[in-house]
Amino acid sequence: MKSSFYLLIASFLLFSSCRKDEVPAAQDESAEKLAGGTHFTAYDYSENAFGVMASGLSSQDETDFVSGNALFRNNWVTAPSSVQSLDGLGPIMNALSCGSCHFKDGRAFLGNNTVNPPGLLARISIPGDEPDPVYGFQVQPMAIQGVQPEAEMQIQFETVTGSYEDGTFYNLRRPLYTLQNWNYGNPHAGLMISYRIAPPIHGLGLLEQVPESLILSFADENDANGDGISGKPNYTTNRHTGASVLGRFGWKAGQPDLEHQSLAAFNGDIGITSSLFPQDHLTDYQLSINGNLPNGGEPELSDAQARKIVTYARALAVPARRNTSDAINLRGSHVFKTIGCESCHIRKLVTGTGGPLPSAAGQTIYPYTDLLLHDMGADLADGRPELLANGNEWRTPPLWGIGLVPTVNGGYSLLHDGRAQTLEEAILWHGGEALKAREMFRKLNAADRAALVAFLESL
Ligand code: HEC
Ligand code: HEC
Ligand SMILES: [Ca+2]
Ligand SMILES: [Ca+2]
Ligand SMILES: [Ca+2]
Repeated sequence: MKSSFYLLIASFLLFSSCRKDEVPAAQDESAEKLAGGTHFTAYDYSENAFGVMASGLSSQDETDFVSGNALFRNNWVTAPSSVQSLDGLGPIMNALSCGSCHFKDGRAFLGNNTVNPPGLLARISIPGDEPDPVYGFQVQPMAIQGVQPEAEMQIQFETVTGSYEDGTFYNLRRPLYTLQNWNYGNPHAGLMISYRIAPPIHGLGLLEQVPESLILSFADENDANGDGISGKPNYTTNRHTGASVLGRFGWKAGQPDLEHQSLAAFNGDIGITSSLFPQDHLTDYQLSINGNLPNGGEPELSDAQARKIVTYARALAVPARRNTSDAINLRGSHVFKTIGCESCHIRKLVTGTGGPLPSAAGQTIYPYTDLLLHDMGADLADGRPELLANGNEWRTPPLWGIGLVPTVNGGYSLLHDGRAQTLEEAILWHGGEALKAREMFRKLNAADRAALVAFLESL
C-alpha cells in the first residue's frame, strides 16, 4: 500500500519533470534533422532552400508536386484565354500567382515598399466576424482590365526606441497603414483590418500531420497551471463535412488543413474558383456593378489541379540545421529554453500515423511551435477577431528554417505583418503572454543575446 503510494508520487514527479517546457536538452540540441527522418530533410542552403521536394513520395505524388510547382509559380491570366488551364484571374485580386507572395516558396519580404507591398494582404470584417457589405473579408488592390480594384494600401514606418538592461539601445520599426481610394464607396464605419504578410510554407505537410490530441495537450486556455501562458485552440469549419475542426494554418490558425488553406488562397488572393470555393470572391454589390464577366470555367481550377497544388503545399521539405555542435549554438539553445521561449515555440512534436503522405507519418520533428493562439499584447494586436481568436491573439509560428530567410529573401520581414527586420526585433515586439520571456531576453548580457540569435540562425 505504502510503496504503491510512493510509486504514485514518483511517477507523478517523473511525469511533471517531462512537461512540455522541459524537453531534455542534450537530446534536442543535437537535432540536425528538424523534419525528423530523411524524407522531409533538405540539404540545400541556397536561395532555393525552401523549395525542395520531400522524398519517399509515390510516383503519382511526385508528378503532382512537379505540376503543382508550375501552378504555384505561373501567372494566371484573364478569361477567356488560349491558355485555358490558367485563365479566370480575378476579376479582383491581390496577385497573379502564389509565388509572387510566397517568394521562392518562402515568405514575402516587406523591404521599404510603401504602396501595395507585394505579399502583404489586408483581411477585413465588421463587428460580429461578418464581412464588410461591399468589400467582403479581404481587400483586393488589383483587378483585371475594365474592373476597379478595391482600394490602395500604404505603409509608413515609425521608429520606436528602447534599450536592453545593459544600456545598449535598439530601434524597432512600427508600421502605420492606411487604406485609401476605396473604389466601391466607403467601407462600413466599424471596419476592422488585419494586415498579414505571406508566411513560409515549407514543412507544412508535417504540421498537418501532428495529432490534434497532441496540440490540445499544450492548451491551457485559463492558465490553470499559473505560468502566464494560455495556449488556445482555434476552430473553423471543414467545408466538405460542415464539421467544426481545429484550425492550424494562417497567422490566427483560421484554416484547418492545406487543402482549405491553398484553395482559399486561390479564391481570395488570385480570384480562382474551385470545387471547394465555387464562387468568385465578390460581394453581391460588386457583382451588380461588374456585371457578367467571362469566367475561366466552373470551377476555374479543376479538381486535378487542386490536388496538385495541395500536394505541392504538403511536400516541401525542411532545411537541416547548420552548425549544431558549435558552442555558441549550444549555448543559445540553452538560453532559448531557460528564458521561456519553449512555452510556446515547442521544440519537439511527433506526427501521427496515416494521412495523405506516408513519408510525413510517424516523424519526430522540431518545428518550434504549439500551433496554438497566444495573446501577444497590445503592440502586436490587430484588434480584429477571427473565429475564436481575439484581436490580441496569434498562432505561434514555426521557427524551423528561419536562419535561411536572409539567404532566400535578402533580409528579414518577421512577424505577422513583416515589421521586424532582425530576429532581435521580432523578440522585442513580444508582449502579453510572452512579456516575461521578452523581459528575460532584454535582461540578458550581450553574449547570451548573441548566442540566442546564433541558435535561431542555425535553425
Ligand atoms: C497576396 C499574397 C498571397 C498570395 C497570392 C498567396 N498567399 Fe498564401 N498566404 C498569404 C498570407 C498573408 C497568408 C497568411 C494568411 C492568414 O493569416 O490568414 C498565407 C498563408 C498560406 C499558407 C499557410 C501557411 C502557414 O504556415 O499557416 C499556405 C499553405 C499558403 N498560403 C499557400 C498559398 C497558395 C497555394 C497560394 C496560391 C494559390 C497562395 N498561398 C497565394 C499570402 C499570399
Ligand atoms: C506566449 C507565447 C510565446 C513565447 C513565450 C515566445 N513566442 Fe515567439 N512568437 C509567438 C507568436 C504568437 C508569434 C507571432 C506573433 C506575430 O506575428 O505577431 C511569435 C513570433 C516569433 C518570431 C518571428 C517568427 C516569424 O516567422 O515571423 C520569432 C523569431 C520568435 N517568436 C522567437 C521567440 C523567442 C526567441 C522567444 C523567447 C525569448 C519567444 N519567441 C517567446 C509566441 C511566443
Ligand atoms: Ca475568377
Ligand atoms: Ca474584397
Ligand atoms: Ca499555463
